[in-house]
Amino acid sequence: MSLRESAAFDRAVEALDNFRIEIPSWGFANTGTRFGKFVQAAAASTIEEKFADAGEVNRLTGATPTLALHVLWDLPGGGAHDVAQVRLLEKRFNVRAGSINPNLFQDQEYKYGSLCNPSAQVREQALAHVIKSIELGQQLGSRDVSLWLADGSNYPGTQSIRKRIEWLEEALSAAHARLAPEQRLLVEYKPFEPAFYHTDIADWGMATHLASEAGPQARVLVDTGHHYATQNIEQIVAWLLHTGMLGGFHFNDRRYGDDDLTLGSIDPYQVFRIFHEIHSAADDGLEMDIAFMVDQSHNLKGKMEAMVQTVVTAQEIWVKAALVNRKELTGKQTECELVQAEETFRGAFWRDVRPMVSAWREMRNTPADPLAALRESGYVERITRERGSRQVGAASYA
Ligand code: LRH
Ligand code: MN
Repeated sequence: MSLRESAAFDRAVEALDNFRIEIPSWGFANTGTRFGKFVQAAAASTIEEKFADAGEVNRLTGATPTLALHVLWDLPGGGAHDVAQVRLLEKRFNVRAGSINPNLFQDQEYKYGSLCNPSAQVREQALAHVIKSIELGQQLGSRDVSLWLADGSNYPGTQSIRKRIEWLEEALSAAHARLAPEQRLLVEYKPFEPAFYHTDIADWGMATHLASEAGPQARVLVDTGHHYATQNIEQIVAWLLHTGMLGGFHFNDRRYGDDDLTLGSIDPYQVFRIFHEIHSAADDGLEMDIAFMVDQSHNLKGKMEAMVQTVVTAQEIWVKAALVNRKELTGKQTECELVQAEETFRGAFWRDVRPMVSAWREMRNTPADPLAALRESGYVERITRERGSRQVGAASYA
């Protein structure tokens, strides 16, 4: 029986046909760490270049039809001009505007917080930006407004944690009231950085409370890099699936903190365990509406290669998890046959699904090996020539 005749292949095709992952505009731009930024000549710095790069990733992988936008980085004017330009770019590069990400962490006024700032005037300014982001989403026809706050403090006793919760609840309810019926507000949590004593939305419990208090169109966003190293992320995902509060993911990988490394580069089994929770919830008929998104900063790897590698890895791990024999697994779990259950579960992870995934790519008229196709296309060499002369050196940390 050839590979394409197998039942496993049918499951792989179904899984891949339904797998879409959103990529971040900032993944194509020159980003760095607080210790510096290594400039890449091929990096994108205009919204046009970010859509062009996203279009190329979508052409190569067949799985990235939307591009996440960060308001002040991608739509600085925030007006009709930006919206009209994005509309044109969507047509030209066959990629639509995806989630809208407000920027509430770079303005000087946000030193002591944005929606949680003790100054009512600063809180109003921050809420106005969130509402502006919601309106941009409506004008662009994109569904999700994805909210991450850097808000917190660095020293005990310097802020009232409970007062800040009240201000957050007020602001998120006010923002929720401005959503169009089809829009969602995704609340992203993060335990620390840039705040190093307390962060106002630090974990899934806080985000779940705030989202459910805000209203029925609010959900929780799980950034895989926003967990302590010892936390069981797939258990958090299981709880959010069980409670119907899971809205989406920001996928990346990390060895220590919020390292924003490429998905599956450090712990591919972690992504497998998360994807398993989603496949098994789907099997059990759970209502799900999950936005898969990448949130990475490519400081050393070539940005196009890193993005294509990330999507390919996500597709392969999604298929591995889809191929877990969950009927057999459920039996082993019920009988507490631990080793056999683990072998059934982990066995799917060991499986080399790349031949199946390549066969699916050819069936869908996309390159069998996207990374090789990127190299052969000369795309990176071309954008390096076009953009290279413009790239300026990086500013130093101090
Ligand atoms: C914060 C975060 C957030 C984005 C930013 C680029 O760490 O994960 O999702 O706004 O990265
Ligand atoms: Mn994120």
